[in-house]
Amino acid sequence: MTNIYKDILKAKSENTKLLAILLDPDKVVLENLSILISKINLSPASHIFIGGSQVENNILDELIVKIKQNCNLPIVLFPGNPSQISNKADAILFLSLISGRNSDFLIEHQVKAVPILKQTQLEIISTGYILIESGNETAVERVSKTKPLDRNNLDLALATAQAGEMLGNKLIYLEAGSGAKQVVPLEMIALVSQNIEIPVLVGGGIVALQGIQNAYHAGADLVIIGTAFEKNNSFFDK
Ligand code: 1GP
Repeated sequence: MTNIYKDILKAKSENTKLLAILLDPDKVVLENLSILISKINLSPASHIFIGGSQVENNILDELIVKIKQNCNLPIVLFPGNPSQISNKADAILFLSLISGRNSDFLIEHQVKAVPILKQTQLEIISTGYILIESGNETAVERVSKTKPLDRNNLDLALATAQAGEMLGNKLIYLEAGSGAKQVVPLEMIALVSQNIEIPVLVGGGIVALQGIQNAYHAGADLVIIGTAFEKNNSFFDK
């Protein structure tokens, strides 16, 4: 069993900021994988997250095995549903979409995932997943059929994050959604991170290095970059 969560807590206690590159197995071209991995190895990434909306398990296994041959970063599953579990990864964000009121994404998928997870050695990291309104309908909103939280209602975002913490989640993930037009408001990141003890992850719509810094300065402990790196593997070269 890995110690990925312990390492995230340690980084937080030392104020070391973390960065995850999110790979969608459906969009990774296996023939280009060696270039992709070399770019990841040159980047400041501390973690690789793997997930997507329509991922088949056999692609997942193959992709993870190939990444692990040439990259030592911890690989964390970021699944959209219980079919996206691979015991080749190191850990899984065991997500509950606590901004929504769709019981499938609050508990049903999690119940279905347990028999599969029990067959693996994956480190399970329970995560309160909070979708924030971002100016466009994102895949999370469409697939989960839930409404994101009003981006101007900071009190509700905070209470949701605090409820997630009180329920025993180990992380809070503030998500604008992949390809979001607007990122999670910095005041929201600040308010949440100052009022909960557990680490705060922030992602969705960040397209510039400055956006990563802004999220860190606001209080994010780990930032997730998906689309920007997917579109341009040289994103971190600067
Ligand atoms: C999506 O937060 C992640 O779940 C990353 O979003 O693809 O917009 O970087 P982007």
